[in-house]
Amino acid sequence: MCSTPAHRGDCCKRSNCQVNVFRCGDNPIIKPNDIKPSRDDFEVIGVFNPGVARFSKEVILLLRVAERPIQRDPNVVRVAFHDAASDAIVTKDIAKNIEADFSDPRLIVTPNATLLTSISHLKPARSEDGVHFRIEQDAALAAANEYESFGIEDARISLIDGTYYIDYVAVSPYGVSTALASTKDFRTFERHGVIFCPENKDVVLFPEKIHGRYYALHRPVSSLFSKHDIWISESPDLLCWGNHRRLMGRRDNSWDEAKIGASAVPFRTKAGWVEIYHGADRNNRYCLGAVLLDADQPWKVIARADQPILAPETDYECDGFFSNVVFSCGLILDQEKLNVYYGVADTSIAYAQITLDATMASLGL
Ligand code: MAN
Repeated sequence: MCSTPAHRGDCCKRSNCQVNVFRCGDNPIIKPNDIKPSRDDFEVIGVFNPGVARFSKEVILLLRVAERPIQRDPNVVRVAFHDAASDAIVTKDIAKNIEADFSDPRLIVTPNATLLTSISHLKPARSEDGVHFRIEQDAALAAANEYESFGIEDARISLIDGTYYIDYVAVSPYGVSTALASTKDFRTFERHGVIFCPENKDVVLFPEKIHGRYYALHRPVSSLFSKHDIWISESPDLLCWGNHRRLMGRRDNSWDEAKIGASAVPFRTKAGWVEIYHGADRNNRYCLGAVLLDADQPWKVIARADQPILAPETDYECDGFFSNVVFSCGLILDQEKLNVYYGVADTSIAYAQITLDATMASLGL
């Protein structure tokens, strides 16, 4: 990790704009060119938003790899999706002259349907030093059923009682839902199905039971009332979730005025649970900030930072497939430092260290 002396000097440098954020000098540490496409007729357009775990002496990332068919015809957009009937990835051409909205690079919105311009899967990468990663060729998890036909995205990994639980976003014409898988070795993976139905994403599982119950943060959407709030729920078995309670919402005229969602798995401190969440403003600028939840009653917010702890500032954060985005799905707390792995501009992966002191200071503690 960057906290080891070998890397402290040459790897991490103080950010220009924010005290106590040390961006890795090798950033972005993983780029689309580092990934071999899964097919000769596909290209990798993004590798970002990785799930993060410590496994034995390694740091493991579950990379979100976004691919699309190589575009050969200027008159069409070729998209790819998983066909459950044939259990295969198939492609389809969308004529550019149809009545459709192509303004969001992530989407094609036609009068009849919404399609994604890329399809994502999850691929493991391993590292001893937390900076240099070996990327495996085979996917850990890829689209496999009707709930995942537009791909799977944004894994969060929680180690609970010796098992790594991986929740991830499953996208299909039915909507955006969240599914669960588990592993003990990051070689074989067991699927447990959809745990939060559409529209619901940004699910993080607390890494331990509280008073005998599992807890999760999640982000249901109310399109009628334009709500993207974070909720907290509990479960006896990680599969059936209930006692849903609204935890917190967006804040007007703030960095998190438009949307919020949980990002990293919460970690316990003496003051309570610290959750690093993401927020977007009206310009779709994504930042990361901190919120402190009560240790025993995590549905109670104790403190919430006014300012983000990480915001898009560098070229690689400000320019890319979807610009001005820092988006994390995981971090490792080590020696009072948050080692944050995060997607930049929906294109690559960067790594930064933020001290726990600075994080708590952002919460007024
Ligand atoms: C979505 C997320 C991420 C993505 C951001 C920015 O809300 O789910 O997948 O990084 O938007 O595009």
